[in-house]
Amino acid sequence: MTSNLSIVNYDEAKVPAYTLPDPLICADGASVTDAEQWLTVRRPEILTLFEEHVYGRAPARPADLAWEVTSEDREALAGLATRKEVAIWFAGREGPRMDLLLYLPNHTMAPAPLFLGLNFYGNHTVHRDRGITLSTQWMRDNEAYGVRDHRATEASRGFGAGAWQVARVVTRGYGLATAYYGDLDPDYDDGFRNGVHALYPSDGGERPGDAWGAIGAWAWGLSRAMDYIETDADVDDRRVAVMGHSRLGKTALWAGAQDERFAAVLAVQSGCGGAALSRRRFGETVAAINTTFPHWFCRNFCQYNDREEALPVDQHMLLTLVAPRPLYVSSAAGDRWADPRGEFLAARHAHPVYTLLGTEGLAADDMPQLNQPVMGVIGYHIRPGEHAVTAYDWERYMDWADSRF
Ligand code: GTR
Repeated sequence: MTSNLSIVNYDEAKVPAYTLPDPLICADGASVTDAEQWLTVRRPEILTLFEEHVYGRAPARPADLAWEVTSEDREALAGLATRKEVAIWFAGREGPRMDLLLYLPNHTMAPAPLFLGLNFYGNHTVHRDRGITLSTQWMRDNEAYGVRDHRATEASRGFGAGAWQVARVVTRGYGLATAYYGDLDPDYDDGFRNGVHALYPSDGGERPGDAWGAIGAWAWGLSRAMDYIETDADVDDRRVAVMGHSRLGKTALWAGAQDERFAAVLAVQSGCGGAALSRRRFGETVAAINTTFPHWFCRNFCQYNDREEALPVDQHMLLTLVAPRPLYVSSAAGDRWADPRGEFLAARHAHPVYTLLGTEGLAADDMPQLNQPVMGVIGYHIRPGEHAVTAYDWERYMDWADSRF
């Protein structure tokens, strides 16, 4: 089978005819007719399929997980917020460490609901706040962010602020927690030798085809952040929404699918391997993503390069693993690479599981117009513009969270 990666389809008329696997038909052919059967039979089956064929299996919480609050300022952002930094170690203080940054609103008395998501360029990029410790980890090059030589610099402080809207989030009564994804696994193909993968070497030789990739490691890190959050009295751990953009949107979905402590999941332009249906082959395809990013998924996923129809799952089934918890999928019209229509359709095809579980699901049969958010248990919007998280997006996520939490 050859793949011509240079040919990208952006023509709706050229989307191949496809049949999606039915999330409500069990492996033995039985139809799922009630919540009990979903929870005890079908949901575990689907979760296992994603572990085996897409993201790989992740280890459980390490026995020696440890953390320490390394800084706390109750008067951050001119008194608007409490800022905390928490070091989380996975295997003793010599091993890999994730630095979690939290901003919590000061004007609300009760433990705050929280958005939790990984960031691309270090915690210091989410706000200009000089109290945020500059990361010393390996960084992706990005001239726009002032990142050269894989090192974070003062010049990059606050460069990603538009995508995080910290002051707006705390003003609206939410907390925000974030960590740099490279603390968990630097985003390049090194044969899984660095990051948290190194803590779990495969016994004797070759890595199994279902060993976890980078997305698996990043998602695992979000669960470890949740392990800490459950102990923080300033956060309401029953109202934690896991969110992420792009590859970190794929990550948020996989984290929310596996870890039911996340009360809600938001996937922003998560595209191929995220919310978008693989069988549409619109924009980024399975072959394209596995070729450019061979370290993101498990090796078994490569079997489906140009063979999407052979996948035992499609991405609507990932969304069903969030059910009946609130789920928000969001697209940008200019981000055709992520296949906005495929993202909407996955939400649409997850809807029957939501209704089986007694919720309204997605309150739209057809894709809404630009800037016409659908605010159900499954939320969805598409806005004009490019691949980014914007102030408009955040306001919609918070409008939605206001009604869901
Ligand atoms: C692209 C990749 C997408 C998306 C994006 C991102 O290069 O093809 O799947 O994840 O990166 O993470 O920004």
